[in-house]
Amino acid sequence: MTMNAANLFIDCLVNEGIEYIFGVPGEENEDFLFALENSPITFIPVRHEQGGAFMANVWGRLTGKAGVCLATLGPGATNLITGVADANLDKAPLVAITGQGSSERLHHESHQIIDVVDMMKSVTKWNTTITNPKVIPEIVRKAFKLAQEEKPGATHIELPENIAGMDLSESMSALSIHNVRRPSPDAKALSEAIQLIKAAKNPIIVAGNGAIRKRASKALTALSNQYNIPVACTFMGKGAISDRDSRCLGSVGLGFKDYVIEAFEQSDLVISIGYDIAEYDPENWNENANKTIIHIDFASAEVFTHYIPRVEIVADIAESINALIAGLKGSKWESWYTDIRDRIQESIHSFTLDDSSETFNAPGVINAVREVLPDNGLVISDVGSHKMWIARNYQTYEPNSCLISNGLASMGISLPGGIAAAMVDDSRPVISIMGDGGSMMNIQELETAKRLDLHFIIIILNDNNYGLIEWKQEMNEGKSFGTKLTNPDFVKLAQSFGINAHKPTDIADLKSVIAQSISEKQLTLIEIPINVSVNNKLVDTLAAYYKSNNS
Ligand SMILES: Cc1ncc(C[n+]2csc(CCOP(=O)(O)OP(=O)(O)O)c2C)c(N)n1
Repeated sequence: MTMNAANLFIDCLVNEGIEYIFGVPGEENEDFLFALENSPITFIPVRHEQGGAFMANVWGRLTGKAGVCLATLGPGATNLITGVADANLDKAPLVAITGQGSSERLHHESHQIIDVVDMMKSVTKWNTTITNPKVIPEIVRKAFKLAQEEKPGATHIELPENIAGMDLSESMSALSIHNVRRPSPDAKALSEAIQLIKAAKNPIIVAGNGAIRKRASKALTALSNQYNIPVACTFMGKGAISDRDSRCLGSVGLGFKDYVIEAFEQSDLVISIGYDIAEYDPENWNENANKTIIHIDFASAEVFTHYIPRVEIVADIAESINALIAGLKGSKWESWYTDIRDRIQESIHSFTLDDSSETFNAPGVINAVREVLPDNGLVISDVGSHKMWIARNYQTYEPNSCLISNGLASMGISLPGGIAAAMVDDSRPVISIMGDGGSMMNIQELETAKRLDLHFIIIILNDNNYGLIEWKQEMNEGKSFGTKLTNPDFVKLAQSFGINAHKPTDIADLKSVIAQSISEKQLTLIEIPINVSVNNKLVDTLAAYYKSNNS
């Protein structure tokens, strides 16, 4: 059999170790798909390209290896773009592949033709079209290399249909893959950082999404424990240090002042580790732009008025931290942060609902989930007010055990994300938590989950509202507009897909449904009507506290 360009493309994907491609096929992907049919890679047809991109995104985030998604030209590619952009801003490795019309009709107006390469440029680290089969091995290797190297992100390859079908005039194969060592920390930068830390009275660590990649979390925990330095994690850094650790100050990232911010106010030096400015504006913790900052990351710092590091250690994070640990020998700091940690923990636990409670709210459900889920269980949040609660209150004990999209922060990621997570490791319990708004953005993927016979839990916190928007509007203007929704009966909807579904009667019932679903390895949807008054209760409690403390 002669090899065509599509066969070579698939050989290159096999060479990259790809197991799955998530996507929606189009006519222009025909050669690609038939080449895929005869390969060890499994194609997963999904119900919307965005769902496929989110699956590839979460696959990438959990494994460190690029997830792959596929769409056709024009409308397929436009549908794909949100999940691709989300991976790029969330630093999740992803390779998107799109078909295209024949290169002979791209220069004029033509059916379904848009300039997809141009469109994808702003949401990827790198992208290109294939103009000649001979360049496929280089292009595929480059797409994966760039997507996976620090900082990871999305890349995109376009394969026009006439190129895909071209026979190769010579035999070609995939390029070999060799790991690249990340650079070691610079000695001068390290010694400057060590001096600054030694001179600090109240140092604090802020851990971002880079701190949960590449062994960084272990080193970070050792640094914190050995020298008694507290750690606040960004939403995407959750789990970099365990919430059980007495030096962990939980998460930083809410749009209003929370207890954790006091620690930044009291600190005179911030050691930022894998901190991603796309995630959280440093103005929130460095309002006067006067903190001494040490930046430790795989890449140098963005230029930002409120984030001007005195020293940047641009190298492998774990190695940099280990070098700091060695250099700080003999130092130790006071436990200046203990009352803040206590206040944070007390606040989180104050939202626990009794087992007999028949009314539900987001923080109460989150605490119940935590009670039932084992430490290595995975929670995937969608985007909305529930995300604020998950970020603030969900106790995370391991890196990558609570996934939150906080770069692009796109609604709709959590249900397809649960599919990818269940495929990555089917022995690990997974719970996708979402609002009614976000759930309906990718609800069609229930069919994909069912067809693949996956088991995980989908919790829909239903307030018939784009809740976060209402919450913010009310905080800003004392009223809301344009947010109210109506919804299907989610239980009946899930059942119509053949999926187990429940509306728990009380918290005890919720816990037992979750426990049973985990132990029986079921795919389960749980709809929970929620009371949102707790949102303003948090804001009011914090405001009253800060008023009485005059800060
Ligand atoms: C794709 C997308 N569209 C719009 C937004 C803006 N947005 C952020 S949160 C939110 C409301 C989310 O509502 P829901 O999913 O019901 O969750 P809730 O806030 O009620 O917990 C909206 C519209 C977004 N982040 N992503």
